[in-house]
Amino acid sequence: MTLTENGSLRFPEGFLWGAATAAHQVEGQPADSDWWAWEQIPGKTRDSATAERACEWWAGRYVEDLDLAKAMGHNALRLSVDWARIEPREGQWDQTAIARYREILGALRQRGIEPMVTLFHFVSPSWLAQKGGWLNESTVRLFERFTTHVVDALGDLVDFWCTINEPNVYGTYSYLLGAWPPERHDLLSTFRVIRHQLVAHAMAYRAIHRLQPRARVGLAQHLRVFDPYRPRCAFDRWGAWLQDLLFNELVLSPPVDGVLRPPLAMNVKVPELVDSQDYVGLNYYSRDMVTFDARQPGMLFTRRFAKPGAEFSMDGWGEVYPQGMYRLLKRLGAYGKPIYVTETGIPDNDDSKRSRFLVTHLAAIHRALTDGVPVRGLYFWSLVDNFEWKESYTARFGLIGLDVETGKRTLHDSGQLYGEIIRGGELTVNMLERHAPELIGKAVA
Ligand code: IFM
Repeated sequence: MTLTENGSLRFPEGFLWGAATAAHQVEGQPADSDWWAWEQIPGKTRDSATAERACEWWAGRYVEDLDLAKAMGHNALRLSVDWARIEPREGQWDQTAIARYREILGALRQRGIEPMVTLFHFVSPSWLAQKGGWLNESTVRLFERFTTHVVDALGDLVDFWCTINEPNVYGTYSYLLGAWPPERHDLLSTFRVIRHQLVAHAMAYRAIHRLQPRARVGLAQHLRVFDPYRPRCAFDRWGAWLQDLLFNELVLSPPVDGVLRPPLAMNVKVPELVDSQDYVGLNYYSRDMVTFDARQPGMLFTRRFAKPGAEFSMDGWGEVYPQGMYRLLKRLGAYGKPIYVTETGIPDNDDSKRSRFLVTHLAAIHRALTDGVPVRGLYFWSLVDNFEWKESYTARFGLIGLDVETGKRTLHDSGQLYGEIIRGGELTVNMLERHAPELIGKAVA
């Protein structure tokens, strides 16, 4: 790892420092969507809690979070717009919702914070869900039309877009594991949904560039590291390769060469998909060990689990593995595009592990930069504790703590630290000593 003369890790001028959020997770007063309908059913989310209030951004409390973001020195925020608000019924556009998003985007601009806007982050309008949602091929055109509408309405405030968040996670949780609406358990449907999202991304990419030739457009890819549990066992190595292929590579290669390979389709080339990203977005959280398991035909004879004895985040949330950030950034570097870490973060309800997570993952990003990987920014997940889907408010990811009863915000120690890093543009030796002494003078991986 390259150090400055005094041993600190400096980041390049112009690096984007920020956090990420998503509409349904922070806004409150939800619109008529598949998620909102599903949360009403008792027992679906942890404590049966809903996103009714969330962080009350829709009621105006985004101001408090943006002020704290500015105080930390953020110059970037990734946020999303909610399709269900903007198009509450098919073909009908809500100007009040657009006006509210314009206020939020204006407030960001006033604070010198550049928005990256995600167009789909897990939540569909109810009317769309009733038509089959992402299983239905016509959703591709409907998403393209929605995108066009949003870019027309917000394009003077935004030219940095993320079409779709984590197609592989959405497909897996909603259509394979049945953990999220519409609770399906069907491998074929999973691949169909992911295929439609990738094609929708491509159509949206082209639509945005027609309206804004200079826009920067990409998607946020959730990638995990898969390592063989027994590296010398050929079956475990095969299992890790297969998991990587079906989770990571499945979504990574189509926006590059435009080809939908099996199991997405029979090597169909979609012209709009070819070279359809101006940057690569990486959402990185953790790694899984993979072993061969003859008793799991439904899981293609593989089993995934967190490495026993590793450093962990909260119970059940997996390994903390900063080397994975470095390894994935190196892999993405091969695409020759700017890279943004569109999410990374840790569920950590008392903020006792987040500072170390931040330092070790930034050191991994720095190491990739030193190797010449063009990482241009970091959007830490998340700015403020928010509605964590099925886990509701029981898994807190915020740099800013949220009291869900009162809505009171408190900047965590990790948020203070992020502010110090941003203002100085570097990880100092003192920060490394305090939070990751094992890294002093060493490479991260
Ligand atoms: O909260 C989610 C986010 O919506 C998508 N990426 C992972 C985060 C943490 O689980």
